Amino acid sequence: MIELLTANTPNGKKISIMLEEIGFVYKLTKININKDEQFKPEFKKISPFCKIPVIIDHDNNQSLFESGAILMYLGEKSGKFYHKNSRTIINQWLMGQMAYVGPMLGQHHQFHHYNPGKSQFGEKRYFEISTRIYKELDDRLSVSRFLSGSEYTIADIATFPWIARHEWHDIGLKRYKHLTRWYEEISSREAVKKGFDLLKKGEQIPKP
Ligand SMILES: N[C@@H](CCC(=O)N[C@@H](CS)C(=O)NCC(=O)O)C(=O)O
Repeated sequence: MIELLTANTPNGKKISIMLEEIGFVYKLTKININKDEQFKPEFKKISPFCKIPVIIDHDNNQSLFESGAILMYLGEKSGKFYHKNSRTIINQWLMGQMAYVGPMLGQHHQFHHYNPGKSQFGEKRYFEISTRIYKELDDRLSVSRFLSGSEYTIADIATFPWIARHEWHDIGLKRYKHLTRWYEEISSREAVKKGFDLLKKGEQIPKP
């Protein structure tokens, strides 16, 4: 049994979506990052940077931090969405999400959504970078059904919850035809709908 220690954020939703997709039984343990629960010593033992998400695989007592590493682990364990023959390309799109798409859109959230008016430089910089990311993803998806090729993989699962915050981004998802097509296709998956509603409160995926 997998225990998912998380909060209801894009990084957290990556893992609940993956667990729903692979059909593993899992237990949700909420970590309230607004109340600094991520800094508790017992949590730091399994998450050295004091971040969610973390999983504990109770089948072998293995704990993992970093959402990309968790997706790879679950992909390997389940044999789904991380095909051996495609790992070289999947890893590139997954690492691109981890190192670029997520952190940059995260900064855009900080300046544009949570703290508007505090830094003109920060707002402009991350708005521009995020707009570039939409265009770069759209370009890729104009020649490929999914990010790493014709198959839906953990690279898509990692990227989707970030684009699902598009209403916060104010970039206009609909202006990006291929990204919208990809977004709608993934949004329609039953496991994605379930995993997106991480807290089981009926949270809906935002429409494009
Ligand atoms: N690279 C990490 C990033 C995780 C991350 O930034 N988690 C945020 C929530 S989305 C967090 O735990 N924030 C609490 C904090 O920084 O104190 C991953 O993908 O797992």
